[in-house]
Amino acid sequence: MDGHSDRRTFVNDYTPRPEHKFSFGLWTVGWPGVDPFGVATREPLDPAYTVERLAELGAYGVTFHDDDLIPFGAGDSDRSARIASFRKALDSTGLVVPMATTNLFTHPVFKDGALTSNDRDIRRFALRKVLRNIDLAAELGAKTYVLWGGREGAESGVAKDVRAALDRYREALNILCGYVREQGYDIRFALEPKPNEPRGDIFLPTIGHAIAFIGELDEPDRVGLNPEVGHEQMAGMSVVHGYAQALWHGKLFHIDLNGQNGPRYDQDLRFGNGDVKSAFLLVDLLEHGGYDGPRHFDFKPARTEDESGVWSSAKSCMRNYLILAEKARAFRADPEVAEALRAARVDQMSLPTLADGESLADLRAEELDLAEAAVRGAKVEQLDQLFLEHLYGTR
Ligand code: GLT
Ligand code: MN
Ligand code: MN
Repeated sequence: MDGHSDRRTFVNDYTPRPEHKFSFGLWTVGWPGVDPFGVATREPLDPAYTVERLAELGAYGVTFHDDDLIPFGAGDSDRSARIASFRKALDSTGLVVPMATTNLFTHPVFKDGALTSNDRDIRRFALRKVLRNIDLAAELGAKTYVLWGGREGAESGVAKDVRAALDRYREALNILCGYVREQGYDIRFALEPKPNEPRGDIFLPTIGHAIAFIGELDEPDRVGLNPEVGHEQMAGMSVVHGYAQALWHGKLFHIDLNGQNGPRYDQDLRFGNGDVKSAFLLVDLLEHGGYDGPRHFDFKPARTEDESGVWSSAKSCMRNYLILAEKARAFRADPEVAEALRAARVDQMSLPTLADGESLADLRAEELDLAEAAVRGAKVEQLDQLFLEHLYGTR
């Protein structure tokens, strides 16, 4: 166990506490159950009430889209009253706002995109909407500003000039970074990849695409990622490899935890449901890999549930995280696992391939016993079985 993980205290009753840094979007527990085939099955939740309930459950933070807090088009006095009520709930509960974002997808004006709409007037409107909410995010103390470009994309391969759209996306990010710098806001941006839905194809569809895009920006250090578990899995990617690579690049600014069963529609299951092995390995990575940001859940409580089901599933997201964190700790502490890791040479990966001071001549002078190396087993199966047994609860 490294020093990082020791700073987090996990008790075995799996009770979430603010020091675990769990946060939820207003739009998650507040999802009324509208889907493309059916109307709402639950009443909308008041943001201040949501803050109180999340605090009772042991969360430390709440996140929001502008429109979650202030209905699109609300007048100034209505806007101020709604912000005041939210702020009052934050002050009385101690909940913080670690992240905020803009709704650039619900209103019909965004049907062909926002920052990359073909329509220049709409791109300009979208930028104004983001700028306005960044001011509010800064006022409320948010450190991360997420950009999920759900409508940035196309269905028709001929109706969108992809290279020009990426120019506009970059232009928008450069403008936003410049604004935050000039205002002196302590805010970084986090791009959230998704391969499709609602658009047929969305720009920056995976973690890899987004990292490459960030390298083309004027201020790449201000921009990182907010990868979502389910979105990588929709693209058929390993979410653990994706998060690990984002960490390796220093780009894991924020995360959206949830559950998904393979490549299909975006399920947004509660965290710990869906691909359970990935959930275990992801928690292991987050706890031991140097991620210190919020453990943010972006899930949708199932449409079948009433409000009590909403709160029980929110609680389960946190509880499942704590269960998996405990299992990951036990896995790492198991002497048989340590032995199996050595047998599989997992530790050798951390050794540079050339030793310090070794020359290429030294390397070339060495000979591998090919016959022996070709037949020696990798000893992965035994290690993998130990992993499964920790997950199954037999160890
Ligand atoms: C929307 C989407 C999420 C994004 C949110 C941020 S909104 O619910 O499905 O994945 O994280 O804009
Ligand atoms: Mn998300
Ligand atoms: Mn999703």
